[in-house]
Amino acid sequence: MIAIKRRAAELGFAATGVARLDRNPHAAELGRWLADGHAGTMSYLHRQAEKRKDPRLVMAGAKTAVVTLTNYFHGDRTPNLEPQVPRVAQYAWSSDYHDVLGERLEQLARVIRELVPGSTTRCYVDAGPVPERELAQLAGLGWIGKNMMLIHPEIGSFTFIGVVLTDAGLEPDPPFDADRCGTCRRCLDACPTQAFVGPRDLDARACISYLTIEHRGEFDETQRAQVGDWLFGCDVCQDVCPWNVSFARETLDPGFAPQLAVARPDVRALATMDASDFQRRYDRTPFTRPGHHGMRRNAAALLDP
Ligand code: B12
Ligand code: SF4
Ligand code: SF4
Repeated sequence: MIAIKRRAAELGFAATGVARLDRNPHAAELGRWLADGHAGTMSYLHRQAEKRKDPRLVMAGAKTAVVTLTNYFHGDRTPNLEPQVPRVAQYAWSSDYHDVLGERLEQLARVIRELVPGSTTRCYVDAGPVPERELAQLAGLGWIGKNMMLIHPEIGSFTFIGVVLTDAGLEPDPPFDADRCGTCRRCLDACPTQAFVGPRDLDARACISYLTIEHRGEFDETQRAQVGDWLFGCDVCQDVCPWNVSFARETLDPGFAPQLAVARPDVRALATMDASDFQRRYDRTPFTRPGHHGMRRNAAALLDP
């Protein structure tokens, strides 16, 4: 385990832990969240539910998850004082994290296969039926805050979670059982659209991140007003969290160096850009998720609220 964690640190992961795979202890919460309709049109979450409820079903013979955190914080917590500058969530300020972290996780997986000859591995970051926050908590990397983010006590929550599933029986870390939110509820109160129905219960349909990234089709009048000055994603429920205010530190990772084209995009150009221009400028960036149509819609909502 020490060899795996040492290699993970060399690869740029801020923290690494190991969880034994078992049935998700919060499978019932996931079931209720889906039944309440809180996933909106993210139908893939319904399709993947059984695997998220029991991550052993994701990969035949899988016994353990090596879970990593990567800091993407860029140090800018100031409110948007210039109305012409659209706000983009910090996780999207650089190259597509699926690519950068996918390669690093593959290198980590190779170490596991070398240490346990004959073992197999499979890597996941964001795109897959893996309950990543749940596994991170079980791997001892932090607790799940009232804003549903995995919060590491020394890093905060501006982190990506990356997972290597393996059939190697690695020694697990103790889970992070404490809930360090206490009586705080700043995230719930600060959410601009009151998207939290309660602690750890987010109705994604009202979340700006969902509306600007996952929602397909046009915005209705309510949704147009809800997105406010956010062009892509939203950071409010993380910006206000005292654990980020105290512990989030700017990343120096060259793989996540901010790129102006995504961190401070020209919203007028975006609103009128054709598909090939969009492809040329934003290929291999997080903007490809909503795509040309979605980003044009988001830009139009900012220009004509
Ligand atoms: C769907 C999704 C979204 C949706 C829905 C968000 C949501 N809250 O579920 C939308 C589009 C809104 C979204 C937004 C964002 N997302 Co998102 N998203 C996902 C995705 C693909 C699945 C999450 C999911 O299954 N949600 C359903 C809920 C019910 O499940 P859950 O989040 O796993 O929550 C579990 C716990 O809450 C647990 N539980 C319930 N009660 C309790 C109580 C206790 C004590 C414990 C321990 C556990 C527990 O039960 C749940 C089910 O297992 C994951 C990647 C993945 N494969 O897991 C990324 C992921 C969660 N997103 C991520 C990020 C960065 C974001 C944004 C910050 C992006 C942005 N800036 O705009 C926002 C944050 C919004 C928020 N406050 O949650 C990161 C989070 C990293 C971290 N440190 O936590 C992830 C892990 C992607 C990654 N690989 O890095 N996201
Ligand atoms: S990301 Fe923004 S809109 Fe979504 S829950 Fe957090 S504060 Fe609310
Ligand atoms: S703002 Fe407060 S309640 Fe919300 S996640 Fe952070 S510590 Fe927990």
